[in-house]
Amino acid sequence: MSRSQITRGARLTQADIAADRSVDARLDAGRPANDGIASARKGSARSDNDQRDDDDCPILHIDMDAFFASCELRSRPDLVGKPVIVGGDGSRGVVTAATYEARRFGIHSAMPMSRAKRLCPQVVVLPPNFALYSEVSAGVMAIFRDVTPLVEPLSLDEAFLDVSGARRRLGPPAVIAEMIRSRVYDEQAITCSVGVASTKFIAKLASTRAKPDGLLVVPADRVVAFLHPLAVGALWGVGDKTEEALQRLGLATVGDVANTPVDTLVRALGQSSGTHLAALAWGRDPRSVQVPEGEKSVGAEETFPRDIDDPEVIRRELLRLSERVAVRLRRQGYVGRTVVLKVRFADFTTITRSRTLRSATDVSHEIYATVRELYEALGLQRARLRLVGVRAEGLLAAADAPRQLLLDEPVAGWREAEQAVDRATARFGRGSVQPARLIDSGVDDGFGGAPVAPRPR
Ligand code: DCP
Ligand code: MG
Repeated sequence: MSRSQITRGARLTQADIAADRSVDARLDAGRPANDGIASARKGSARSDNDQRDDDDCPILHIDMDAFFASCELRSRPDLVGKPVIVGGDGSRGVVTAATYEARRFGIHSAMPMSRAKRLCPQVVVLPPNFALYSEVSAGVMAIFRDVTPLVEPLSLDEAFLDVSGARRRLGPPAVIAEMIRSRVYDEQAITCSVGVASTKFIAKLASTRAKPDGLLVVPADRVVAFLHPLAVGALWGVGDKTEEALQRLGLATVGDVANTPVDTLVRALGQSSGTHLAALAWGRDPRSVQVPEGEKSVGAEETFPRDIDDPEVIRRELLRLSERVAVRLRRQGYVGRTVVLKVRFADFTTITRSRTLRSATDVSHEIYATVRELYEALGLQRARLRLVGVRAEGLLAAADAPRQLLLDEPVAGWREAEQAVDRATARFGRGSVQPARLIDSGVDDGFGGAPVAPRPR
């Protein structure tokens, strides 16, 4: 049975998720939308079939609800539940954001403030505070990046995530979506809505449909039923002009567009728009989640409490950082193709050196061997260093990456050994198992001679 159903308000707790409690139990507690495609399933046990519902839905679109206004209400609990607007209050002011209570009066963003006040004389108008919104946005994006490095921010308050690599660690996409909703609420005290689907296009439509404070999963086999009743304006790239052209052809819904020969669409709209809309109307959207340049990496770096010139201490730090990067890659389900060394000298000059591996890795031993070679090749002698960093770039989901198959490849054994350490760490805590070289050697490492490990990661 397929599920495509909105839940609002109720969020799973971290404990529920840790216990792998079914998302369906809470879905049933939520308010299912009667949108004709919902097939609300009663009972909380997930059958094997249901477990597969969101398996083909690794794309999340997450958007904060009434973002600027919600940020303001954090420090104004007295206004929660009331019509509130953020925007300029002058004679030419416009509405920037409006709470859902204000929207019930017909108020929406970009509306002249004077009109908004006529629609709702008791509305509370607050001036914008952009520094606050940036800060909350950074906190929210950090939560996303904790789940997966594949985050594509679209604006301060929305992003696409590809959670394919996070499933083994965190569970099915719908559970991950609920976990994110809980964390955003617990840590940032605002609500968000999430669409879970197999493509960006459908995920974005789903989050909009789920608003406010909701979650909507659209399994791949429900895409057409979800999409076809929508007005053509739902198709990406359909502005006023295209909408007029489609109307002239008598096409009002996405389903109408889907059932029109592509040639007809191409004649009316041109080659590119015509084929684009034909594909979208069937839910076909090949775009992957695009991480902004320079962000698709997992890295760790350390600034020494005082500048260090002892190569032995630096090597030890590189080993520790390689470990940290590898653990994070494995936790997030990724492997990296390129290993980057970063070195900052006492005078703040910074250099990076990188090497691309034959096959992508999440093994600290391999990362360390590479970063060590890069470090030795610099021939620094006793140059004083302020910071060193290790980074893995060119990330791929570990499940999709070709594995080194030869058992006598040294890396094969290391990977299993390091996964065993991950399991021990999960049970006994960080630092319970670590390379012998990271246990205090009596070498002055610039940290006051204290044992180097364990330190908080
Ligand atoms: N924003 C803006 N100018 C606009 C629209 C929005 O400055 N014309 C700002 C205010 C919003 C924020 O961007 O709070 C996010 O925009 P959204 O479109 O996501 O709108 P909201 O988050 O306010 O509401 P929703 O719950 O519909 O996402
Ligand atoms: Mg928003």
